[in-house]
Amino acid sequence: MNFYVMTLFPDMITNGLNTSITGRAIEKGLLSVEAVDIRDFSTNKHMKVDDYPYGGGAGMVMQAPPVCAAFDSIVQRSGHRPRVVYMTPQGHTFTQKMAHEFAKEDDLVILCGHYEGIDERALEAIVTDYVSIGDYVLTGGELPAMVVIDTISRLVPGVLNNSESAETESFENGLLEYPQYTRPVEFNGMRVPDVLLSGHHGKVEEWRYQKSLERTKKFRPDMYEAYIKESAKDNEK
Ligand code: 6GU
Repeated sequence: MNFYVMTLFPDMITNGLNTSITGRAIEKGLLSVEAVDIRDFSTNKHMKVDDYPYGGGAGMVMQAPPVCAAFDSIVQRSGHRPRVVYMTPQGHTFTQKMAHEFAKEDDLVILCGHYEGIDERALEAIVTDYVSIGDYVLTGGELPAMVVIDTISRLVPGVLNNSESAETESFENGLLEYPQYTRPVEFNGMRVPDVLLSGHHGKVEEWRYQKSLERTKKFRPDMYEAYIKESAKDNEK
Protein backbone atom coordinates (compact mmCIF):
# COMPACT_ATOMS: atom_id res chain seq x y z
CA MET A 1 0.00 0.00 0.00
CA ASN A 2 1.26 3.48 -0.89
CA PHE A 3 0.67 6.52 1.30
CA TYR A 4 1.22 10.04 0.00
CA VAL A 5 1.25 12.62 2.78
CA MET A 6 0.78 16.22 1.65
CA THR A 7 2.35 18.41 4.33
CA LEU A 8 4.43 21.49 5.15
CA PHE A 9 6.48 19.36 7.59
CA PRO A 10 7.67 16.31 5.62
CA ASP A 11 10.42 15.46 8.16
CA MET A 12 7.82 14.86 10.86
CA ILE A 13 6.17 12.17 8.74
CA THR A 14 9.37 10.54 7.53
CA ASN A 15 11.02 10.51 10.95
CA GLY A 16 7.88 9.20 12.61
CA LEU A 17 7.08 6.34 10.24
CA ASN A 18 10.54 5.06 9.23
CA THR A 19 10.80 3.61 12.75
CA SER A 20 9.59 0.39 14.38
CA ILE A 21 6.94 -1.79 12.71
CA THR A 22 6.01 0.67 9.95
CA GLY A 23 9.73 1.24 9.23
CA ARG A 24 10.29 -2.50 8.89
CA ALA A 25 7.28 -2.80 6.54
CA ILE A 26 8.64 0.03 4.38
CA GLU A 27 12.03 -1.74 4.18
CA LYS A 28 10.26 -4.96 3.19
CA GLY A 29 8.41 -3.08 0.43
CA LEU A 30 4.97 -3.82 1.88
CA LEU A 31 4.32 -0.11 2.39
CA SER A 32 5.61 3.11 0.95
CA VAL A 33 5.24 6.50 2.59
CA GLU A 34 6.03 9.53 0.48
CA ALA A 35 5.94 12.91 2.19
CA VAL A 36 5.00 15.46 -0.46
CA ASP A 37 6.18 18.92 0.59
CA ILE A 38 3.44 21.39 -0.36
CA ARG A 39 5.99 24.21 -0.23
CA ASP A 40 7.74 22.69 -3.28
CA PHE A 41 4.62 23.63 -5.27
CA SER A 42 4.51 27.29 -4.29
CA THR A 43 4.60 29.60 -7.30
CA ASN A 44 5.57 32.52 -5.09
CA LYS A 45 9.16 33.73 -5.22
CA HIS A 46 9.41 33.52 -1.44
CA MET A 47 7.91 30.00 -1.49
CA LYS A 48 4.95 31.33 0.48
CA VAL A 49 2.03 28.92 0.88
CA ASP A 50 -0.32 30.85 3.19
CA ASP A 51 -2.04 34.21 3.36
CA TYR A 52 -4.49 36.27 5.44
CA PRO A 53 -8.10 35.11 5.54
CA TYR A 54 -10.60 37.07 3.44
CA GLY A 55 -13.09 38.70 5.80
CA GLY A 56 -10.43 39.07 8.47
CA GLY A 57 -9.78 37.10 11.61
CA ALA A 58 -6.87 35.47 13.36
CA GLY A 59 -4.20 33.33 11.74
CA MET A 60 -3.25 32.37 8.22
CA VAL A 61 -4.91 30.14 5.65
CA MET A 62 -3.07 27.70 3.37
CA GLN A 63 -3.58 28.77 -0.25
CA ALA A 64 -5.36 26.59 -2.81
CA PRO A 65 -2.87 26.64 -5.74
CA PRO A 66 0.12 24.87 -4.10
CA VAL A 67 -2.17 22.30 -2.44
CA CYS A 68 -3.86 21.45 -5.73
CA ALA A 69 -0.55 21.42 -7.64
CA ALA A 70 0.92 19.00 -5.08
CA PHE A 71 -2.12 16.75 -5.55
CA ASP A 72 -1.80 16.92 -9.36
CA SER A 73 1.78 15.67 -9.07
CA ILE A 74 0.52 12.65 -7.11
CA VAL A 75 -2.20 11.97 -9.72
CA GLN A 76 0.49 12.09 -12.43
CA ARG A 77 2.75 9.64 -10.62
CA SER A 78 0.08 7.20 -9.45
CA GLY A 79 -1.82 7.26 -12.75
CA HIS A 80 -5.23 7.85 -11.11
CA ARG A 81 -7.05 10.08 -8.58
CA PRO A 82 -6.65 8.33 -5.22
CA ARG A 83 -8.89 8.91 -2.22
CA VAL A 84 -7.81 12.01 -0.26
CA VAL A 85 -8.22 12.07 3.52
CA TYR A 86 -8.09 15.56 5.04
CA MET A 87 -7.02 15.50 8.70
CA THR A 88 -9.22 18.02 10.53
CA PRO A 89 -10.83 18.30 13.98
CA GLN A 90 -14.07 18.91 12.04
CA GLY A 91 -14.01 15.45 10.44
CA HIS A 92 -15.64 12.13 11.36
CA THR A 93 -13.88 10.54 14.33
CA PHE A 94 -11.44 7.85 13.16
CA THR A 95 -12.38 4.26 14.04
CA GLN A 96 -11.01 0.75 13.51
CA LYS A 97 -13.85 0.20 11.03
CA MET A 98 -12.69 3.20 8.95
CA ALA A 99 -9.14 1.81 9.05
CA HIS A 100 -10.38 -1.45 7.49
CA GLU A 101 -12.18 0.55 4.81
CA PHE A 102 -9.07 2.62 3.92
CA ALA A 103 -6.86 -0.51 3.97
CA LYS A 104 -8.67 -1.70 0.80
CA GLU A 105 -7.05 1.14 -1.20
CA ASP A 106 -3.75 0.65 -3.03
CA ASP A 107 -2.95 4.36 -2.88
CA LEU A 108 -4.11 6.77 -0.20
CA VAL A 109 -3.42 10.49 0.03
CA ILE A 110 -3.45 12.18 3.44
CA LEU A 111 -3.67 15.96 3.48
CA CYS A 112 -2.31 17.77 6.55
CA GLY A 113 -3.37 21.31 7.31
CA HIS A 114 -1.73 23.88 9.53
CA TYR A 115 -2.54 27.37 10.78
CA GLU A 116 -6.25 28.16 10.53
CA GLY A 117 -6.79 25.55 7.81
CA ILE A 118 -6.83 25.32 4.02
CA ASP A 119 -8.71 27.41 1.42
CA GLU A 120 -12.13 25.73 1.08
CA ARG A 121 -11.81 25.61 -2.73
CA ALA A 122 -8.81 23.28 -2.55
CA LEU A 123 -10.71 21.02 -0.18
CA GLU A 124 -13.78 20.96 -2.46
CA ALA A 125 -11.57 20.12 -5.42
CA ILE A 126 -9.65 17.16 -3.99
CA VAL A 127 -10.85 15.87 -0.59
CA THR A 128 -12.97 12.70 -0.43
CA ASP A 129 -12.92 12.05 3.36
CA TYR A 130 -12.77 14.38 6.39
CA VAL A 131 -11.23 12.65 9.39
CA SER A 132 -10.50 13.71 12.99
CA ILE A 133 -8.71 11.62 15.62
CA GLY A 134 -10.71 12.90 18.59
CA ASP A 135 -12.26 15.85 20.35
CA TYR A 136 -9.22 17.99 21.09
CA VAL A 137 -7.20 20.41 18.96
CA LEU A 138 -3.65 19.82 17.71
CA THR A 139 -1.33 22.29 15.96
CA GLY A 140 -1.47 20.40 12.67
CA GLY A 141 -2.54 17.28 10.82
CA GLU A 142 0.84 15.50 10.89
CA LEU A 143 0.41 13.58 14.15
CA PRO A 144 -3.15 12.57 13.18
CA ALA A 145 -1.84 11.44 9.75
CA MET A 146 0.71 9.21 11.50
CA VAL A 147 -1.99 7.80 13.76
CA VAL A 148 -4.16 6.96 10.74
CA ILE A 149 -1.26 5.50 8.71
CA ASP A 150 -0.04 3.38 11.64
CA THR A 151 -3.53 1.97 12.24
CA ILE A 152 -4.09 1.13 8.56
CA SER A 153 -0.58 -0.29 8.11
CA ARG A 154 -1.00 -3.01 10.71
CA LEU A 155 -3.99 -4.29 8.72
CA VAL A 156 -1.92 -4.70 5.53
CA PRO A 157 -1.06 -8.41 5.06
CA GLY A 158 2.53 -9.18 6.12
CA VAL A 159 3.11 -6.00 8.12
CA LEU A 160 2.65 -7.72 11.46
CA ASN A 161 4.49 -10.96 12.10
CA ASN A 162 2.57 -13.94 13.47
CA SER A 163 3.12 -13.24 17.15
CA GLU A 164 2.06 -9.61 16.69
CA SER A 165 -1.08 -10.35 14.70
CA ALA A 166 -2.09 -13.37 16.78
CA GLU A 167 -2.85 -11.04 19.67
CA THR A 168 -6.54 -10.73 20.31
CA GLU A 169 -7.09 -7.05 19.99
CA SER A 170 -9.23 -4.44 21.59
CA PHE A 171 -11.87 -3.07 19.20
CA GLU A 172 -11.63 -5.88 16.64
CA ASN A 173 -14.10 -8.02 18.62
CA GLY A 174 -15.93 -5.12 20.27
CA LEU A 175 -14.30 -5.67 23.67
CA LEU A 176 -11.20 -4.30 25.38
CA GLU A 177 -8.26 -6.65 25.79
CA TYR A 178 -7.70 -8.83 28.87
CA PRO A 179 -4.68 -8.24 31.17
CA GLN A 180 -1.31 -9.84 30.32
CA TYR A 181 1.41 -11.24 32.61
CA THR A 182 4.95 -12.52 32.12
CA ARG A 183 7.80 -13.70 34.38
CA PRO A 184 8.47 -13.43 37.29
CA VAL A 185 5.50 -15.32 38.71
CA GLU A 186 5.64 -13.13 41.83
CA PHE A 187 6.43 -9.40 41.82
CA ASN A 188 6.21 -7.10 44.87
CA GLY A 189 4.01 -9.69 46.56
CA MET A 190 1.60 -9.89 43.60
CA ARG A 191 1.15 -13.29 41.97
CA VAL A 192 0.16 -14.11 38.42
CA PRO A 193 -3.43 -15.49 38.50
CA ASP A 194 -3.29 -19.27 39.03
CA VAL A 195 -5.50 -20.05 36.05
CA LEU A 196 -2.81 -18.72 33.68
CA LEU A 197 -0.30 -21.21 35.14
CA SER A 198 -2.76 -24.12 35.01
CA GLY A 199 -2.07 -25.10 31.41
CA HIS A 200 -5.84 -25.57 30.96
CA HIS A 201 -6.46 -23.81 27.65
CA GLY A 202 -10.24 -23.75 27.95
CA LYS A 203 -10.15 -22.24 31.44
CA VAL A 204 -7.60 -19.64 30.32
CA GLU A 205 -9.86 -18.61 27.42
CA GLU A 206 -12.89 -18.32 29.71
CA TRP A 207 -10.92 -16.26 32.27
CA ARG A 208 -9.68 -13.91 29.54
CA TYR A 209 -13.18 -13.46 28.13
CA GLN A 210 -14.55 -12.64 31.60
CA LYS A 211 -11.73 -10.11 32.19
CA SER A 212 -12.43 -8.52 28.80
CA LEU A 213 -16.10 -8.14 29.68
CA GLU A 214 -15.28 -6.77 33.15
CA ARG A 215 -12.84 -4.17 31.78
CA THR A 216 -15.05 -3.08 28.97
CA LYS A 217 -17.97 -2.59 31.37
CA LYS A 218 -15.76 -0.54 33.71
CA PHE A 219 -13.80 1.61 31.25
CA ARG A 220 -16.05 1.73 28.18
CA PRO A 221 -19.68 1.31 29.25
CA ASP A 222 -20.73 2.52 25.76
CA MET A 223 -18.84 -0.37 24.10
CA TYR A 224 -20.15 -2.80 26.70
CA GLU A 225 -23.79 -1.87 26.02
CA ALA A 226 -23.26 -2.25 22.27
CA TYR A 227 -21.57 -5.63 22.77
CA ILE A 228 -24.37 -6.98 24.98
CA LYS A 229 -27.00 -5.78 22.49
CA GLU A 230 -25.13 -7.46 19.60
CA SER A 231 -24.77 -10.73 21.56
CA ALA A 232 -28.50 -10.74 22.34
CA LYS A 233 -29.27 -10.29 18.62
CA ASP A 234 -26.88 -13.12 17.69
CA ASN A 235 -28.57 -15.40 20.21
CA GLU A 236 -31.99 -14.77 18.60
CA LYS A 237 -30.73 -16.04 15.24
CL1 6GU B 1 -7.09 15.54 12.28
N1 6GU B 1 -6.16 17.84 13.19
C1 6GU B 1 -5.96 18.72 14.16
N2 6GU B 1 -5.29 19.85 13.89
N3 6GU B 1 -6.41 18.58 15.40
C2 6GU B 1 -7.07 17.46 15.63
C3 6GU B 1 -7.31 16.47 14.68
C4 6GU B 1 -6.85 16.69 13.44
N4 6GU B 1 -8.02 15.47 15.24
C5 6GU B 1 -8.20 15.84 16.49
N5 6GU B 1 -7.65 17.02 16.75
